[in-house]
Amino acid sequence: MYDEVRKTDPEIAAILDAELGRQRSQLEMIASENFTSRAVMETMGSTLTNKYAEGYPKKRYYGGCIHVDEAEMLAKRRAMALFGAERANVQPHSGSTANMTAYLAFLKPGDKILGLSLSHGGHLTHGHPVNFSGLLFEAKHYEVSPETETIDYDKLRDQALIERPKMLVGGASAYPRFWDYEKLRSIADEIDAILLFDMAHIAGLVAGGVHASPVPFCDVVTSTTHKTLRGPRGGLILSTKEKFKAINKMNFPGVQGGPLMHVVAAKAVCFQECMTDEFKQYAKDMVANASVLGDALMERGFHLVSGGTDNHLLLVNVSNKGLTGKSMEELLEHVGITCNKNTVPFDKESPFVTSGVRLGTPALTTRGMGPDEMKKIADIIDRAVQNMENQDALDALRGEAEELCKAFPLYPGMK
Ligand code: DSN
Repeated sequence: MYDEVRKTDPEIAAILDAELGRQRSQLEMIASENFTSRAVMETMGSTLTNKYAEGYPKKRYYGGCIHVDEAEMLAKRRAMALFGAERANVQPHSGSTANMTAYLAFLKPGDKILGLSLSHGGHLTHGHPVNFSGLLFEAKHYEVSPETETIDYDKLRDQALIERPKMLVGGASAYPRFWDYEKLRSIADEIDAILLFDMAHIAGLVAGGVHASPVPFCDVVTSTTHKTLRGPRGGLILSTKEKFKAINKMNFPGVQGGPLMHVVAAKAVCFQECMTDEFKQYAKDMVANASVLGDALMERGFHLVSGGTDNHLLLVNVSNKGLTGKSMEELLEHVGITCNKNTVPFDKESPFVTSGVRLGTPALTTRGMGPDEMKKIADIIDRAVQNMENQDALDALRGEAEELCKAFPLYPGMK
């Protein structure tokens, strides 16, 4: 691996080696990260990176697109089959450009959108004031209930009837519970709004059949392809036949220029992987692992936002342990666990400090870890908190995390 880079650019080669070493030796618990297959990685490192292909299959603005056309058509067909969608656009470079495309296809700058607040588990691109979505549109936000820390759909309906947004946006980056698509649809219908669901976090759970699909209920579904879906870093838009023309036109030439054809082809590889029984089992295991981890942490006195999880992630409010999200993230990094600090609903700390951490199981499950390992990890987390001032104890815990990693080798053939 990296033979050519090693010859031509030893500085970058050293960084690539170091990153592989880091990924191998740490427990990766960032809920939005995963480890792609070697097939996905090879496709991303292919000659398709050389090709300009502005436009769509058979309607390009460049010659020589015969093979990339085939790759894109395959990716589209597979995406539609995997999610039972009428149409798919596989060109978005990211979840962010997928959402930008979906908004601009149906809204004008200044129009109103209503999405889940980032500080209550939403996404940056769902109308946060510092993001294009909040800068271009009049963004309003719904929140979770202070009692249940889950979405109160009656309250959301009341808010939607007052605000009357042109687009209702569902989906989250730190919400551990199921979504009620039927309720979202009926609210959108009542106010004649377009319903967009961003399934970036749960796309792999939907593909694997362990979570219901938003596709039959929504006008547009956006996603990334690199989280629970375990594909290349990129975006995806699914829609009804009726909405598709506007989406295509907005993604190119509206939002993007030339698509990244090496990534489009790698998305095709990913979608095929997602159709296998192995992937269906993987999706089940991600959820089962999160549930076991959550129970084990609650037994040790950790507060899980909403009292548990239905998906691949947990949001842990660590304020009762005398920690902030920031200090917890640093503490866990010290013992070989990578995660991210995260605001919890009604957080009193700033977004840079926060009161919580988000823990996810996609990457660990890809390594093959199961319920026993989740219990061990909960124990490492608990002992880290109890021994936060004891350097020797923390070093020993890091050793335990490394042993776990060694028992579940990552990319074993990769040198
Ligand atoms: N930044 C992403 C995450 O970590 O969840 C949101 O798409």
